Amino acid sequence: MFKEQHFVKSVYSLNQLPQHRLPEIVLCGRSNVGKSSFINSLFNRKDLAKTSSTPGKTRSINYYLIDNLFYIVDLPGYGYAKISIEERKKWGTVINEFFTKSGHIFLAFHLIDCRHNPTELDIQMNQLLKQKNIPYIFVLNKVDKIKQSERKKYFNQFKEFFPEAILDQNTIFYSAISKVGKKEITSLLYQSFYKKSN
Ligand SMILES: Nc1nc2c(ncn2[C@@H]2O[C@H](COP(=O)(O)OP(=O)(O)O)[C@@H](O)[C@H]2O)c(=O)[nH]1
Ligand SMILES: [Mg+2]
Repeated sequence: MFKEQHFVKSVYSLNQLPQHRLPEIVLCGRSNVGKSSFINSLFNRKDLAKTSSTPGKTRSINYYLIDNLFYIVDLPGYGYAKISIEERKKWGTVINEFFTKSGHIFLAFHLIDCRHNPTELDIQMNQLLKQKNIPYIFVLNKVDKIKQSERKKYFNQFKEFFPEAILDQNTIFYSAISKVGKKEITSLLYQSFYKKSN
């Protein structure tokens, strides 16, 4: 169903946001959680978004245009140990300003590795989404790394941190490798942007 996707631009400061305003699907999560892989797997593209085994590389906000209907916005990841305090502060400022100024955010996907407890920074990220009134969906990814029979256990652990989490509503297991969750996310995007009511 997705036909055309292309990388639009990397934004380093908020006066560089694209002129052409469209609804934005924002991806947030730790660096190395799998945001680039999420994009590539969702759109069946090998390297629409660059993946990296060296974490902490993406410092820019990357815009991808999907079928001229909406943007996927890949936010810089957080939690990478080897960056300076200065850079960390700058990250916070940029993300905060982005959420305040974009005005076009439709939904955020907050990616969290399903095997690990959310970190303090994940919790802060979620607080920021709530504070800015941004609708969000938790994407518990890398689910190919756990057995299907273990999903419930991991979900229950996750729910202790975010009691509002409801499986298959605001929380979706995902794998860029086995494609678990891809159908659900595709269908959500389809309902939101492709289905024209007349
Ligand atoms: N097993 C598994 N590995 C993944 C998955 N998604 C990403 N990865 C791996 O996690 C690492 C970081 O992925 P990347 O997409 O670059 O993360 P980003 O920094 O959030 O953009 C890479 O080595 C990916 O191959 C997944 O669903 N399953
Ligand atoms: Mg990336």
